[in-house]
Amino acid sequence: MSDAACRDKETADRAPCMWMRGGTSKGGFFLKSDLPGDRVERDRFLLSIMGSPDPRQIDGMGGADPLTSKVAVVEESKRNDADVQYLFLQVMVDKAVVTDAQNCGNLLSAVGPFAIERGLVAAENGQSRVRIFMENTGKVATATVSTRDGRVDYDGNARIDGVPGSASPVLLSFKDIAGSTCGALLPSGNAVDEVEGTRVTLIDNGMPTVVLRAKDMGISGRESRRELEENQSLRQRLEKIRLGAAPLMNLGDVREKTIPKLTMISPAQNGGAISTRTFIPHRCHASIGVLGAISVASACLMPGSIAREMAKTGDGLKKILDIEHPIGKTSIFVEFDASGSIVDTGILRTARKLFDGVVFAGPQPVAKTTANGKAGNENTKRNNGKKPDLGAGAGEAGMVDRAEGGANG
Ligand code: NQM
Repeated sequence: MSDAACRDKETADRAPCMWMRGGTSKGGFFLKSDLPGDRVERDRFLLSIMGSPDPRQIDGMGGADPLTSKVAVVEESKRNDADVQYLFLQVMVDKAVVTDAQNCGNLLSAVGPFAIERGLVAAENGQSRVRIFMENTGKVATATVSTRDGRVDYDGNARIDGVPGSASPVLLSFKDIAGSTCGALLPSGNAVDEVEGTRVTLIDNGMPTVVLRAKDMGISGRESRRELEENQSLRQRLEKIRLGAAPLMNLGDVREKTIPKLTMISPAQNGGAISTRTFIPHRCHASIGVLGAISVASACLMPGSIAREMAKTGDGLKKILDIEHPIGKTSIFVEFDASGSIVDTGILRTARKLFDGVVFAGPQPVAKTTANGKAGNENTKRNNGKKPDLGAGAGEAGMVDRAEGGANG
């Protein structure tokens, strides 16, 4: 990268950036050192390059969908158990909000390739393992990336539903991710709770998720993303349940956060373990998130949960659960020890480098940042757990009625 391409540190008007698809999402990948160190400045810059707040994100790189309005901030790790650190930031589409309150397993699929592209990790011949400390949750994932002649090899035969064509596989493996945001796999201590008169399972195996029965929500569970997004009474009811579930999940005030997710389940239609429709939380996911699918798979295996009654999971200590979604299925590998605890979970994804260059900021909105309050989370540490002072009017631009959700997650 030439000097001319480097960001003007004073005004943060540009930064070296790689645009990448990770799984079924895509977004901007930055080295941490290429972004403003001040969080408010950083978030203003990210909102601007995405074109937020605007439902069409017409003046930026975002794709007018929460799944394409994402950012990964990556740096070398000083930890013994990790090679790199990954901070995921969700840039809301039609609100001036950047949040680190959730993790993203889809964008994670491209962190290994990006780390190799930027020289943070050396490529082995054949396959390279990249250990990634996920700052949003304080947990480590391992990505196995195809590499050849010292470079990432993107071409291959692996296919994932929701992405046309094939690419080389990126294997993601997670150990010990239970309770990564909520503090416990079952944060309420129960396999079933009642929230707003609806039976739910509240679970966090990598992603805080409210599992509900589709039929209890007045739907079949076979509807398209569009049909579900047009169902205003469903969306209002889901939002009420989300706000009611959050305190039971130790998540505090979630009005400006994109967690918990809400997954409505119904019996599998195509030979899988279960069928799902997920709100993330205000838009319906085109498929399902990686960590979201792992959390739903865990609910399917949890004795007493509402998913256990409905799921087809088979026997044995190693299982592959196909989680069906609107455009296919996501296969989750789960391994148990003899005591019945989950010791390993994995998923196959693919990733692709789309663009490498310099991204430019335009007019910069006032950013409202929401932090997740996790121990080890940089933002929280820097602010000592207090809400950042963002000044009068912060985040007012593009505010929408949450029950109607607009184009945000
Ligand atoms: O659950 C969307 C995605 C995600 C998150 C969302 C994800 C995950 O598909 O790990 O990948 O739930 O907001 O990118």
